[in-house]
Amino acid sequence: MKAAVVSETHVGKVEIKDVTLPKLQNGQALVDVEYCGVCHTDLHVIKGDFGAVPGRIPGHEGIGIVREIADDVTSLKVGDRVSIAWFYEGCGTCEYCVTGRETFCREVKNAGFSVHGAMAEQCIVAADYAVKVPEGLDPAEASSITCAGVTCYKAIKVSNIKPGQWIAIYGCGGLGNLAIQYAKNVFNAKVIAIDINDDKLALAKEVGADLLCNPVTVGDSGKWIQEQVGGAHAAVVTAVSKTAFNEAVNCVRAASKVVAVGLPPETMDLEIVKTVLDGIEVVGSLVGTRKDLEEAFQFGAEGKVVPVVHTRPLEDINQIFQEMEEGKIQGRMVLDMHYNK
Ligand code: 8ID
Ligand code: ZN
Repeated sequence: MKAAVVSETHVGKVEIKDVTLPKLQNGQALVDVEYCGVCHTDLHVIKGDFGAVPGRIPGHEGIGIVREIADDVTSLKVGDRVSIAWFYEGCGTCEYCVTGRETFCREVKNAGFSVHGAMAEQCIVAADYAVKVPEGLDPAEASSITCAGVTCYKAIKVSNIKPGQWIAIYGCGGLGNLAIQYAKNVFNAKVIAIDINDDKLALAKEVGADLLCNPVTVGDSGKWIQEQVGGAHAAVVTAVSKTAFNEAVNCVRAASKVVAVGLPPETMDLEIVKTVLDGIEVVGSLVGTRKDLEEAFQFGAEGKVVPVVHTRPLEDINQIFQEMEEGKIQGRMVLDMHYNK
């Protein structure tokens, strides 16, 4: 089976290799991958930002069709269309797993990082953790919701934004374009889109942003947003830069939340006096639970959220990572495994 594999010799690169997957164990299913979106997290993984994983198959925006199930599996059947997500499996019994916070399980397995992911013709999933894709949702678009969509949907839930309020979305890339759509069309918020690239802001406008802000042009976006709307009621930061995190703290009103989603390997500055006097909450948000993904898919199936996707062959993967690094991608690049059939 053909797969992209994190290179053992070239840091930041993958190699296309022939890989044999192990036999299915209890609780597992084998999936024929149809599509896999390329998330900026995959770029962090192959660069070793979370620790080196040579030999790993990346990919956690996978969608595919169940080909085979282990004898004990009852939650899936052959032919089901399912997701292969970053939240691959939790222990199922710890305090996080049993209180609706399963993505924080300390024994968690993550597809494309601690276990093989979906940038391959086939992938093994933990059957009870693979979320079914609803009828009416295009599978290439579903791939983008499997990480980017659910992550933004969850982060906006965490932000506590209310209808009619202003939410600032920092970074309008693969995640950001979906954050804008969920914020607008599901949570009924007014959206300020912030990005350092004008082409990303043009896409933000197309998908519904009310106000556009390029810090390269206007200077500190925090100050600008305070001037324009009296401050945002919440911010979600998907940008891969500490500057954006710092500006987000300055852009919100008193007693508001800044939800950290992007994963630049750096530290942010947090002015203690402002944080205390303004009652600012800075909170991390990590992908979403199986239930969050089910809900995020459903909004896609209803057409409230339409991921912006472009399909490419698996062989383009290193090129796609380069385009991502250079900020050249609009929406999401999705590997289409049909090219190889
Ligand atoms: O669960 C999570 N927390 C989670 C899930 C999925 C992805 C976190 N992530 C992380 C990724 O690992 C990555 O660090 O979110 C970040 C964004 O992922 P992405 O949307 O897949 O990346 P992208 O498509 O490259 O978009 C990044 C955008 O940020 C803008 C870029 O122009 C681009 O549009 N940006 C940057 I880089 N610096 C900026 C700045 N200073 C900025 N926008 C505003 N201000
Ligand atoms: Zn991701």
